[in-house]
Amino acid sequence: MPIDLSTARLYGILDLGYLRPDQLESTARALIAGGVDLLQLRAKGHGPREILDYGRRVLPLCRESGVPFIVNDHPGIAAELGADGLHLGQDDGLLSEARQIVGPELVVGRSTHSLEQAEAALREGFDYIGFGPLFPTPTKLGRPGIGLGDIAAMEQRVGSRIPAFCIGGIKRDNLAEVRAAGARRVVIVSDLLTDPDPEAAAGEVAASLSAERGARSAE
Ligand code: TZP
Ligand code: MG
Repeated sequence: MPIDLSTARLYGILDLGYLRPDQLESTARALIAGGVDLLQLRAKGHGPREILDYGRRVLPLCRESGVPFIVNDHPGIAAELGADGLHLGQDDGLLSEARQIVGPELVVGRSTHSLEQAEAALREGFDYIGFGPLFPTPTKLGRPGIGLGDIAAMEQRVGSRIPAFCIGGIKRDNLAEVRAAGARRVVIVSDLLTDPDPEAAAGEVAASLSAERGARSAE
């Protein structure tokens, strides 16, 4: 059975733009202990053999803690590792092509940069989306921020059907603003990975997302 993302709120990414390969295990442990609900390996510019090795090191840590492990960009590596999911950008091909490689069980997510793309990803059958970058971010250079104005409509049209994670420039100090715009789930990369204590940083975000959820369910 594919993994259930319905309660996932905080998506962490092991991004090798911020980490050395030898930091992968310790950072994975820290983010997991802090409370990320899923964890992606993003290794732009690294070769398939290296990424396979990184995945083999991180996957067991995810498995022992029940945190789904997602591979960015590489359907073949996701399949070979037996990962829980695959993440594809707008230029990474059709879902149907990826499904021929990863099969029916893995969750497959799509990056989207507009309301139209979010709706298209839902129609195409993706299991979840990323929506952003909300703000310009050094983690994804060259993409303008799309702002907060479409989050509520996206949540209504897409996030009510599949998990939708807002992404891009989200930090602890603007999380309240992003939440107030309607975001229910977030991906945070640099704010967690550049903190000297990523476990505490992830813990702060997880606590604030669950406090908010508690407040809403008590309404
Ligand atoms: N896709 C859209 S924005 C982004 C990706 C991978 C980067 C998000 O990183 P950060 O550091 O949280 O802005
Ligand atoms: Mg990609």
